[in-house]
Amino acid sequence: MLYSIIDALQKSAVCVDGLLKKCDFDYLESTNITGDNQLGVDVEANNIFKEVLLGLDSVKGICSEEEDEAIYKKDSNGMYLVAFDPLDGSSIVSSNLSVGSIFGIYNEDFSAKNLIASGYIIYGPRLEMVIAQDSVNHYIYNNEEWRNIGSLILNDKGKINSPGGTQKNWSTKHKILIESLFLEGYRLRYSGGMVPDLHNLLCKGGGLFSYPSTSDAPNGKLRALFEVFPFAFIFEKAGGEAVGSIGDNLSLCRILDLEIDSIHQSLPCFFGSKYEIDRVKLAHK
Ligand code: FDP
Repeated sequence: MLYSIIDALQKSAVCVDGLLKKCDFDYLESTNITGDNQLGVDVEANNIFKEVLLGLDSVKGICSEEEDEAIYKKDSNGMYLVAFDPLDGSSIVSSNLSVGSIFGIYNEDFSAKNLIASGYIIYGPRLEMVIAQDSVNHYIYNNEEWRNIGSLILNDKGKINSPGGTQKNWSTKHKILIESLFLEGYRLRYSGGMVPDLHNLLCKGGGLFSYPSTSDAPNGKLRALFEVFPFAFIFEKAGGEAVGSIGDNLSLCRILDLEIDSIHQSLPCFFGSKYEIDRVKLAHK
């Protein structure tokens, strides 16, 4: 059953990759519910995933970053719900940097505790996909078929620092943390796309990706259902950790223990190997 969803996502990935090659990156007049300007490809990619997923018997509903509300099928016997960001990284797509699609597969409802699998597709020089269930499997498309090229496992400590958000709006605690990692020898890698930036950490065995609470965005920028929960699941299954906070309570907890009030909610978040997440917890105490 889950296999049918993964198969559908792999087929959709090839279609979205084709869309991106058409070089049509104009903004539409519309914005999504979060207020982001929509590109034509955001909407087209959304329609591809939406149609394919709602066409599966095993899927009883979906929820997309580009849709105002979750969509539930009438009289469905399906077991699964799928939340997705059809095209993450709209602001860098026109400069030909890698972008991605992110998805989470849920039982019962869209709460982190019911997440049973998640993954992402990365549209870069190559088309790749990562799927986390019990372990984290890395697939590559060779223009004919998807091949599993092995599993992604994080070391206890990495070497990369990927700090998101506008630096002048970081808290002093966060500035000190980021600077201290650089002083330890961590190297900066930040493209501005969550998928390639986190994929880089997963492929290189670890490090820290952070998108904290900032003075202009106290709830961070990255969305729980479409971005943060799926990556938290992937990082944990790869042997790393993911922490964040919700609302006014800024104390950090395991992301997959957090509960959201609305499907488009965003939250400050930190993904990394054990060492870096320990550093985050200490610094943000
Ligand atoms: P984008 O706005 O281009 O869609 O989810 C939004 C996102 O990109 C992430 O992919 C990325 O990590 C983040 O925003 C980048 O935000 P900053 O430019 O504020 O760092």
